[in-house]
Amino acid sequence: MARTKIALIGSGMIGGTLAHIAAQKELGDIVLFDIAEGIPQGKALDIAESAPIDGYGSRLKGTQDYKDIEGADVCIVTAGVPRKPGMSRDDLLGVNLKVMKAVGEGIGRYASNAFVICITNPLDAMVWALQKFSGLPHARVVGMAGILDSARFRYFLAEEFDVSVESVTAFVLGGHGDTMVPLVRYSTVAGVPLPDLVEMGWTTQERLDAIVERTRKGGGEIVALLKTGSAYYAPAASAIQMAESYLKDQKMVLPCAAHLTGQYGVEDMYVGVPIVIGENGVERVVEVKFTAEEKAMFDHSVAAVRELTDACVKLEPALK
Ligand code: A3D
Repeated sequence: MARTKIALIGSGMIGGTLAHIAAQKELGDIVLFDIAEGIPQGKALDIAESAPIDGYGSRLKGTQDYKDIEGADVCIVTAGVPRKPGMSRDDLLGVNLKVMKAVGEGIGRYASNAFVICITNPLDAMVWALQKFSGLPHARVVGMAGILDSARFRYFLAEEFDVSVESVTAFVLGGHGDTMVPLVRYSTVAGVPLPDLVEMGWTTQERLDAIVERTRKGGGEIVALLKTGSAYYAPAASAIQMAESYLKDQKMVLPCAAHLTGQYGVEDMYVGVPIVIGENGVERVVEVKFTAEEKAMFDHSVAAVRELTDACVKLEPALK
């Protein structure tokens, strides 16, 4: 039986963390790819040298050659540049679009059967472009953002209520950016929706609004603290959850940037929605009913993503 192969395209802060988690979980053999010479090789060797201590059997390799990703079962893409303080995710568009072209072509040529998870920002536009450049089916190209945004929301709520993060569920939709839509009605503590918890006196509407706002700006909070880059531990953990659901056919319901073909009234765009990830990739899009206010927030978020995909087409007319 062939060994499972995971290709990490981009071996920076998130790529290295992905490799470490994937090795510790023995999800498969790992190929780290990067244009920066020595970085993927150094990280692969360093992680491999921790295997005798931690006791895992994953094999690791660093490379500058796309041929080494041949036959990968999963590709996770972090290639590109991250934000620095003062930058928005959208400021990265021009540079990272060129990177998506090279990466998409590499994956299309050597790993066309893979399940592809994109993390590079601005996420919703980059995953849309990556799918087109790679030529892979939409069901096998998804973006990671919603799991991270929901995890941040869950963490802040757990702190507020002084309960375990595991007892908190959260529902975040829309584009990955300041327009994202944390849906309080569908977010719960052990099944009790947040508006009920406000009524029960567990928190106030003002405090809940502040937590929603902090979630929207969660990425910026980390960038301001780190100063030299953006978050990487929680983003890596989020993408690993998606990879695991695919490789083990877990059929987890996870908020991800998925290609929409009319769901939520959106055509040919990648936007954050709950999806089922199983052995066929994206197996189902979960479509919930919105209130008028929620719909307005979602539409506003979709419009922001549409602006970015339009900007991609201006830079790369072939994407149309
Ligand atoms: P960083 O540590 O800079 O790693 C990026 C790596 O990509 C570097 O090692 C580069 O050498 C490499 N690279 C650049 N161009 C290419 C190329 N053409 N081919 C292969 N490799 C290349 O960044 P990071 O790991 O912190 O972040 C990676 C990306 O994820 C950035 O775009 C971030 O903005 C994004 N990000 C997204 C989220 C989401 O929730 C969606 C969260 C955090 C970061």
